[in-house]
Amino acid sequence: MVARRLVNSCRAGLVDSLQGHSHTLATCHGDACMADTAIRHDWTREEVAALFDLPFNDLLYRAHAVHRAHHDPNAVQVSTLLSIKTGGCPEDCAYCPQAQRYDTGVQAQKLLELDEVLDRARAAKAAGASRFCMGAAWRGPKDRDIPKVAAIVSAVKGLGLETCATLGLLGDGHAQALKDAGLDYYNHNIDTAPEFYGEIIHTRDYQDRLQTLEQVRDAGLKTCCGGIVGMGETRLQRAGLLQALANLPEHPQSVPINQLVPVPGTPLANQQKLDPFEFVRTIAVARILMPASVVRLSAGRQQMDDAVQALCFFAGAGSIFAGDKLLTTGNPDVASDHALFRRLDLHPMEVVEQAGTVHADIAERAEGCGHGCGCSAAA
Ligand code: SAM
Ligand code: DTB
Ligand code: SF4
Repeated sequence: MVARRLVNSCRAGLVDSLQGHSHTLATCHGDACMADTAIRHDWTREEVAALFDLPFNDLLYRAHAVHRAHHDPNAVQVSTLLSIKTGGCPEDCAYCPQAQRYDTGVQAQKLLELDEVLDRARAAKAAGASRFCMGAAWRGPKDRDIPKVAAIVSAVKGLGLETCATLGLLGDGHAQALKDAGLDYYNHNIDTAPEFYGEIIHTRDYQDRLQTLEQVRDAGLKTCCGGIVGMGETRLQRAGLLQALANLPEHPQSVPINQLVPVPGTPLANQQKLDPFEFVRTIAVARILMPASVVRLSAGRQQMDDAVQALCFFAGAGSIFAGDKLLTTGNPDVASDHALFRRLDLHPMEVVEQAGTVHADIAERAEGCGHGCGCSAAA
């Protein structure tokens, strides 16, 4: 019933958005408008599952219409990741190469010195990133870690980059201290559907995650929250992950959708690869459920061919991690991403802020090759 209603989508919405006009419920000509822009927090599992079950073309048509109604379809926000504290983590997340208990060959490293992080942040900015995301393999930071991370955040922010950190579960006052230091986003993923979570992680529960997300929102930080697909969950459980994200009190401003990177030594090392079209569907459904959020095509791009990535951008992905490495695993190199952007006529997202910010710099650099990547190739 629901699926049928969704298939009878509003063609006028697509025409409006293709012509660059905004198409909202107020101007919709159809009963179930394809470019439905309502921000909802009451999605049922059945509704989300019905979206997943749409014919592939119908789903992408609808997702793309929502994407155009809310975002520049040819702009992609570019973030770069750095592991500032690697390995030796006491948790047991079944996907994670940094858990101490799995023999993955990752060498534990203590918190990096400020200067090293700054060098890496400068390099990321020079390569075209507008946001610098710092990850730490902690269950959560200790009180004594917070001033050190806060100093790093302030310094990176001082370079004119947006800042994001992912440090695990936060304690009292941590979110506010990070906010005061200049942190823009905090990444904390719910990872999977509530009912599948217990098969992946045993050392902390879903409720712990929700509590940290609440602390992040309360401190006025922007939330980056998503999950991993391809861990052996069912389609209904993928729907459950997206339902849980969309029904948070606020939609996360950034929604990373990771495809499992199977790492030898982890319990999920031999997990069968998800059908790439199912990954594209996941991006598309996330796009529809959280229309104003930026959906990030996250881990797993190195295992994905260019055509699948192109489908993800069409389905509503508006952000990537750029740089040869994620935290400990590989990522496409900057040159191949650059080539992909050129082939697809994509450009790095220009966030309109005050003059003199990194985004103004990126806009200026776009005069080089036209892709804002800082290279000197001709347009
Ligand atoms: N320790 C902190 C935590 O767990 O929140 C922060 C770092 S943790 C590595 C950040 C996220 O990376 C995880 O929540 C998970 O979604 C993602 N991740 C880790 N290993 C992955 C893998 N093998 N494939 C895909 N995503 C992965
Ligand atoms: C997110 O959702 N994905 C990123 C970021 N947030 C921190 C991490 C991906 C990690 C992939 C495995 C690794 O490189 O260790
Ligand atoms: Fe530790 Fe985070 Fe990896 Fe879990 S995902 S093992 S908490 S680093």
